[in-house]
Amino acid sequence: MGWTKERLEDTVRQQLGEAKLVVVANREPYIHVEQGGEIHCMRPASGVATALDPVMRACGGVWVAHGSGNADRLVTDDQDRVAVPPEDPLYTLRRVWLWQEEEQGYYYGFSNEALWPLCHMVYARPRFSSDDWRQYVQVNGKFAEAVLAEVGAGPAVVFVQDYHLAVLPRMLRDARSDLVVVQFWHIPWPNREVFGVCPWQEEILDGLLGNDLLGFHTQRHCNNFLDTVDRALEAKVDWEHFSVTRGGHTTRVRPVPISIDPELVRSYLPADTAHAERRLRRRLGLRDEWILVGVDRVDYTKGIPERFAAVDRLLYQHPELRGAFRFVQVGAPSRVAIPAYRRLSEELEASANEINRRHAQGGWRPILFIKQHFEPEQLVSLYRMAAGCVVSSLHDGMNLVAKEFVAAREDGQGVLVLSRFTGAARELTDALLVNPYATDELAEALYAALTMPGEEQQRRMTRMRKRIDEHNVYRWAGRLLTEAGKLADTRSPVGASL
Ligand code: GDG
Repeated sequence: MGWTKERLEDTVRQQLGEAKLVVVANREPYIHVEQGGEIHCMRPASGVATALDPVMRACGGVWVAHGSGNADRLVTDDQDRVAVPPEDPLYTLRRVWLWQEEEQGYYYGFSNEALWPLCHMVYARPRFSSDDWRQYVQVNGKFAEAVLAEVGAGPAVVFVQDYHLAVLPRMLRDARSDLVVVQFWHIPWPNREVFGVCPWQEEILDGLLGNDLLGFHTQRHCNNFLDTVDRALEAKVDWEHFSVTRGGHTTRVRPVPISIDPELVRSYLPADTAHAERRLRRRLGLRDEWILVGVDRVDYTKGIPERFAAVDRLLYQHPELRGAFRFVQVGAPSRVAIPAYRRLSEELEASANEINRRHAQGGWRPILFIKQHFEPEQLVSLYRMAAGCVVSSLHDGMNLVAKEFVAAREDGQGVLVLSRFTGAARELTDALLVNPYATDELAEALYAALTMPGEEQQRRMTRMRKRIDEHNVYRWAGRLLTEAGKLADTRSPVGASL
């Protein structure tokens, strides 16, 4: 039987029984911002938030996250809580407030200047600072306090997200040994030599081994993690059952590839797609050219410069394509307080301008680089009108844009060009798989995407759509929470103690 929202809801209710479900993530699923005297509610451009919001809508519970919007405090109650989604509340968002220096050290510093480049093998050097590390541990402690307050004295399953919260599980385990703690690591785990350069690798590994269950996107990431533990810590690594035992506590390690809710993506499609396409084309200043699209946070792991270089190469190799297509790149601003991100954004703008200058023809320019956050409805319309979508990450845990593009193509048309170095490439084998470092190969794939016959598009797209309908985000959450529920059965609460 396939996984649906309803099945997940039933499973969670059955498996978790009395236990409360608490999700902890750095990013909140809804951000309140004040603009021109009015409060707006925004959805962040984040893979984690995209994946978990539908799960929480189905299961209910509490989502603990950093309150990052400038109007966040204005809409929360005296317990720092707000019911979401705002238009139809289904679960509780509990906001954690951070001081500016905490956000700087924990989020920008250790999470995104140390762990992010450390785990993505893209030749970006991590920057390790003791001050950042101190803030990181302190902020993990703040999250622990909020989680324990939400849990109260009863049983609970705490579902921790990502690399911002690596030492939180150990804190929770020390405070409440009866809690079931599960974590999903949304980014790759590199090999042990790479991870070994982190001055606090032992503390991080020990923190993660506070989990009962630790999930990664792929088997390779699981293997790398076990291998890192094997070398760095005093612990028993069981390669047969994929688990680690340390200080009497066992952590299971599992590959559980994340996905999307294809129906939610389709629900953003307008009733009249042709009309919406015309409107969007007019808004973006597009004529009736073929569209190739890229949608990313502006991040150096996503291979956006490589994509632009391939467009440039394609136009030299096929000058007849001048005027025939446009490459539309949506670049949602991300982590702009970090110099490497600001530099990338400037570099992309300069590169798009230069390529546009080289190949300009009348009013036509090949690249439209839009440094802006789009609403989900606009993104889906863009996916729907494109001849192809290009995902050229240099390294990516999964990549949800690839899956969203496929889900949006109810018409069975459109070609996905996908980097081999994404988790998604393991599943979407009907995409045109490419090495983004090889400009000629990427340029050829763009050409193939623009010229692929309709029947072949249909064949490939149908298989990919089937895969994503079956392997959706409810299956991902269902597999992790079912295992968590079984563990919850064996525990009895010992009372709060932090
Ligand atoms: C991490 C891992 C893993 C982008 N621009 C806008 C926008 N987005 C949305 C996309 C998609 C999400 O953001 C990005 O997800 P990705 O998976 O591509 O990438 P990361 O943010 O790096 O996510 C990744 C993921 O976690 C889940 O485990 O797949 O490997 O790095 O949903 O559509 N959304 C809106 N406006 C934009 O302008 N509304």
